[in-house]
Amino acid sequence: MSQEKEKTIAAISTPIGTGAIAVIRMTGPDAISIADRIFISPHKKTVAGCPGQRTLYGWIQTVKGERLDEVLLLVMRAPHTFTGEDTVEINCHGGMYICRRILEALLEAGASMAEPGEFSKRAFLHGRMDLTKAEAVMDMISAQTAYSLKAAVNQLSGGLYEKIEALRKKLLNMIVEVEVNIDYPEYDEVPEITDEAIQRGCREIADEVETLLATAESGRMLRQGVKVSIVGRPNVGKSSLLNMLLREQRAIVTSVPGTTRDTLEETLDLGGIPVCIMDTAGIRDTKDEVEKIGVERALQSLEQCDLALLVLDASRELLPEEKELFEKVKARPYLILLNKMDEGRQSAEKLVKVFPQAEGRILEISAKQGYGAEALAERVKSLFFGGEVLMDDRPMVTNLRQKEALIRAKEALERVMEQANFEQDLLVIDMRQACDFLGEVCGRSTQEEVVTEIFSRFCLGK
Ligand SMILES: Nc1nc2c(ncn2[C@@H]2O[C@H](COP(=O)(O)OP(=O)(O)OP(=O)(O)O)[C@@H](O)[C@H]2O)c(=O)[nH]1
Ligand SMILES: [Mg+2]
Repeated sequence: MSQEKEKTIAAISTPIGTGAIAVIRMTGPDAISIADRIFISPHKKTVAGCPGQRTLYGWIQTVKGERLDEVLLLVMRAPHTFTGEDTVEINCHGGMYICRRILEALLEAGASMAEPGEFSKRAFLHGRMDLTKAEAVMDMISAQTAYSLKAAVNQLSGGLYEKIEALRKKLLNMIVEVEVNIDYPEYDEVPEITDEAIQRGCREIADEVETLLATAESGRMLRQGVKVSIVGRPNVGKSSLLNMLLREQRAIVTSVPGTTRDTLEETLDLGGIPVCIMDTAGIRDTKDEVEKIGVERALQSLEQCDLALLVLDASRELLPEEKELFEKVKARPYLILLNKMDEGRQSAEKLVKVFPQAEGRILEISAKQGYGAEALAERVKSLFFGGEVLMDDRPMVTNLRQKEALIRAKEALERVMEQANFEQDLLVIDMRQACDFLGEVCGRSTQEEVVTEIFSRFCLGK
């Protein structure tokens, strides 16, 4: 950290709008003295005179002495605070105007405006939390559904952090052993690590990294939503399905084939899983210029989705075009929804004879009668999240930054394994890199640690 004294920062922490109370947060080395410049207590108490963690009652006034609001002040002393610095939280009345005036008073008394995310950044810089946890805080705030929140809470409680730290420590120990043998061959009490042991160790770590990487897709979907595309021939009930899932008449539904001409995107909570769902134009050959573009967009949406829902109409026979469309759909993860079962002449049983590969992927629904949404939610859960996986507390990779660092770590470990016959001083270069990339996931750097560890473990160069 720089030698320069850190600024004391302040921000309104509650959302914009009117509420019963609002919280203005200030953190930094001068938080206590700045608070004392604008806080007055009827009992003549000062913030500076407040030991440890306390709540004070009183008034906020401007530096010039204009009273603004009656407040509760939460005084929290470093280092046991979110940011690791002295922190003062002002609980004031929840009007936007009051909040702004109090914030202005704080700035006038010496605080600076906080940048977005700066409180969490400080918590990270002061070692109060690692990067995965800082990201988890952001994810919790933006979580839209039960499972998104669960994944974020999991991460905040340190599942991913602990897993990666354990792998990193294991690798670090191997590096230390290799380096000691290279740098101090005369120290006989240090056991030599064999090439096989290095290979085996790296293989084990690479396998665990692979397991973590396998969770990245689920993690991304829980954060950003599963991209679902509803496709099918015109008039099969795609828009009705969208409306059923949203529980509102969002899309226009008519008995005219070709009603939907543009793609329509909505987000929804499907049994706890966040879903970005797209209703599309019915796919058919058409001379209508507008509809043609709609069909192209439908095909595009199919190519980009995490899950395709192919809707078929159970009230009529299957069309040859629908068999063609199935060929496109099955290139993606997919489900077949046999709609209009209330007028059904078809059944899943019959359909599976036409599409034997789709066994276990056909659901009977009726969008009109609102039947089938729960079964669909269950199927999505088991398709993408292994059903029960979400129930335990297994660590999950939730964003691209974490994923990329892990991929790099794995590549470095693979390089170690490919170089089985090389000198150990060459292997250690890639081992160090793998270690750095693992550290990057949690925002740690490794260089110094290796040195410290060497000297502390073997008491070399006393
Ligand atoms: N009986 C019955 N009719 C349905 C069902 N779902 C949709 N329909 C009817 O089928 C017709 C077409 O429904 P839409 O939802 O507009 O179909 P679509 O696939 O979006 O059609 P396009 O936008 O033209 O591609 C409407 O008259 C709906 O009322 C169902 O489950 N049962
Ligand atoms: Mg439609």
